[in-house]
Amino acid sequence: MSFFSLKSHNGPLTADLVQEPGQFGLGKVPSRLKPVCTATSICGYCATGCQLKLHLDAEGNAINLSPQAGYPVNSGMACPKGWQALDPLDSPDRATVPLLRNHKGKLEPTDWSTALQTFTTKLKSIKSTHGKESVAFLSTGQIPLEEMAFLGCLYKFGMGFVHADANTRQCMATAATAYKQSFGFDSPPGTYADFEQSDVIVLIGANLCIAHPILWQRVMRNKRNPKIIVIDPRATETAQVASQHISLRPKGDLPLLYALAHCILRDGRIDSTSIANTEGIEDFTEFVKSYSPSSVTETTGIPTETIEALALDVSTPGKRVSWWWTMGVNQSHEGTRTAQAIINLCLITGNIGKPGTGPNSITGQCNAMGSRLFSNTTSLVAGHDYADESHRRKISEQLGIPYEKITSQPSMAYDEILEAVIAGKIKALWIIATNPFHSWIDSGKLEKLRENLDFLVVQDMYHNTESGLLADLLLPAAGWGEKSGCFINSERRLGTIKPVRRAPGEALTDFRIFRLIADAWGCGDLFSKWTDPQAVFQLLKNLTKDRPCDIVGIENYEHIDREGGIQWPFPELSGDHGNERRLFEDGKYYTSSGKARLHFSPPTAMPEPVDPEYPFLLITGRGTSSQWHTQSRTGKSKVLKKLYPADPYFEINPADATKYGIEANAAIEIRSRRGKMSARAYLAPTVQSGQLFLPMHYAEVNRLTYPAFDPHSRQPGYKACAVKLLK
Ligand SMILES: Nc1nc2c(c(=O)[nH]1)N[C@H]1C(S)=C(S)[C@@H](COP(=O)(O)OP(=O)(O)OC[C@H]3O[C@@H](n4cnc5c(=O)[nH]c(N)nc54)[C@H](O)[C@@H]3O)O[C@H]1N2
Ligand SMILES: Nc1nc2c(c(=O)[nH]1)N[C@H]1C(S)=C(S)[C@@H](COP(=O)(O)OP(=O)(O)OC[C@H]3O[C@@H](n4cnc5c(=O)[nH]c(N)nc54)[C@H](O)[C@@H]3O)O[C@H]1N2
Ligand code: SF4
Ligand SMILES: [Mo]
Repeated sequence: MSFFSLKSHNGPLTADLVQEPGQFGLGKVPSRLKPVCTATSICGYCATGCQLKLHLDAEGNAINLSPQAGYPVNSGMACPKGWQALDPLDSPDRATVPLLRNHKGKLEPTDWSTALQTFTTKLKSIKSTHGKESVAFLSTGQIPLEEMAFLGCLYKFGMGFVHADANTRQCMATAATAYKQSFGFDSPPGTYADFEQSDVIVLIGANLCIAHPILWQRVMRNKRNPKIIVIDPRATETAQVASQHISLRPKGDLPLLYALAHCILRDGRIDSTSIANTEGIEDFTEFVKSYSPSSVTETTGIPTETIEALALDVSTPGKRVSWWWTMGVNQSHEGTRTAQAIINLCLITGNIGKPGTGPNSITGQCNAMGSRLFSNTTSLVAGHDYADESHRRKISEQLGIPYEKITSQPSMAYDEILEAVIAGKIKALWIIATNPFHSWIDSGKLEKLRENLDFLVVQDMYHNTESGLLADLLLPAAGWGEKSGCFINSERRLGTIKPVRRAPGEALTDFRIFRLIADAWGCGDLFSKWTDPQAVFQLLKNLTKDRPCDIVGIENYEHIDREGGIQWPFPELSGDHGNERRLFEDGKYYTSSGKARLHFSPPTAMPEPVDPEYPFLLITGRGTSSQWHTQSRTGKSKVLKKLYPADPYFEINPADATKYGIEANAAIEIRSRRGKMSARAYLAPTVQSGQLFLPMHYAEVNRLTYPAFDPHSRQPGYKACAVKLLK
């Protein structure tokens, strides 16, 4: 029997030995603790933020793990990825030394000192020849917030560059923009307990059973016999176990949501107290008058009776209604207005700031929410605005960085950065913890982009990702399990991660890499206090003072662990918050007037509709609960790999398959106007006729996708483009 079975993982949270060293090397574990030594970490995959318990050997090495009982998020549960979270660390594909492209065009091992020297010499020379706008970084929502803040501050205030964005643009820029415009701050209001306290749960463009399985478990714990409504073109795993599936036409969401508002305002099923806390109700009421249910049946594919009944379900007085959305909403050419149409419904029916309610976006990556607040990309670090002089002065004073270094120049968005590379304006890219040569929309275009780049740096755990293989310089990074810091989950809960393994070879934590770059660049003095993640956490926490995300009341990592995670806000004099908190209980928003704003505009046409030549609408998304994005991590797990098809497959309605003479499992070419790929046919009535579904986890998928962007958030619309099939 192994030692960890001696200790039940059902014990109380505080009984754990939570170790928190600055670096790896938990040190010698005291011998009396040897048999039962554990540490806790938030899972490094999705934004649910489950806590895992790592079982350590006497040297402090994690040899196994189990989900943490008693943690308020996951209560002892984990999905397959969480259970297998240690596997990817042991892969032979790990990047163990820096790699530099030689004069023959081959990547070859080098030492850190050459790597750092090449990095600084190249970027400094590009900067001096082409200016501070000629370099950009693309980062992530998957490293701790201390690392993100270090990168963002070093790059902008230390190295003096301007343009930087993250893969969070692909993911939740829409939700962030929608909240910011509607509430005055990027502030998802809900808490996971709302899943358990709702009478009506509407999941729109969200496939919880696959993408957030532990959140689905939270839905299952609801004792109020809730009505669960799924709005999705596909009969997903989630839709099939819901009370009702509204199988709408792709991108029918905005007209549908306006029709619901039409019915609710027409019938006066409103909450006047909540409406008194909003601005724009007269204009909104006038606007939705032209969206009667019958006027939208064509675009939504939903009969009028269904729309009327849904309007009743989401506006019944005394019933708590919560709305939850993910990529089916965010990844759309009109995502921001769609998210705001959900927010508007909650505001007019009073489903906000109370148990079991809320317009709640579910985020994707483990630290997407930390990226939103701290990455110093689209907003100034710790929830500030670049445009606000008082914010820039505050950051300058508190970080001890000269005011003139705190740029007010906004960054280009992800798509604009890539266009600038193609146009020859951006000459160097630094890619950190993301894999855009697989994940970016219309990815075929990136080949041309690569040709135009003078210098491509990729900083990753593995040397052979699609992006890593194209790098001029590859910096080997430690991953989750090999470092410390904080993540923030979808319900604004901070949790900590711990180093429980030593990174292989010469791989270093991203934190340490940024530290070395700061010194090599010659701006290390500006960051003399940025010595380790915990020290940076203290700096960052103090920066949040008086912002909506104020977390000044958090003492340190140990405090976060003791509380079972802490949701923001947590200001100094806040007293006892309990362990679950939601925003806007007082009906006050973060806008200058204190009121929420109702935003709306007419729906627009789908950017690339089907036509006789390209007759199928392609939807892309998550395939299984065992696959993560570009598979650089989950593809390293023997166990996970057994749980999904190795080769690309697409889902097609059986009637369409018959019509086109396609048999199950046949290899078929799928073509769009931009690219092609081969995939096996999976006959599934869950897909509507005229539509196809392809999981995003196969690199070829984004060769097909159409580069449409939401005008407000600049998030790509991955979920709709026209394709044809060739046998
Ligand atoms: N197993 C696994 N889990 C993950 C991830 C992973 O890679 N693998 N990634 C994480 C990340 S970063 C994210 S962002 C989340 C994503 O989580 P989800 O957004 O839940 O996942 P998706 O499959 O991308 O999209 C959700 C649904 O949107 C639907 N959809 C497509 N078009 C429309 C439309 O026009 N309207 C509506 N209403 N629905 C539409 C799709 O059919 C799909 O079922 O998952 C996170 N969790
Ligand atoms: N067609 C289509 N495309 C999509 C989507 C879709 O629904 N459809 N969804 C989009 C969404 S929502 C998202 S979030 C993106 C995700 O797209 P990506 O961010 O490109 O996908 P990942 O595979 O998560 O890439 C993360 C990379 O970081 C590396 N890594 C992991 N941990 C660390 C670390 O600690 N340090 C460093 N330096 N590296 C690390 C991994 O090895 C991996 O190469 O994909 C988007 N692309
Ligand atoms: S649901 Fe998300 S956070 Fe929880 S174990 Fe799975 S991947 Fe990790
Ligand atoms: Mo995402």
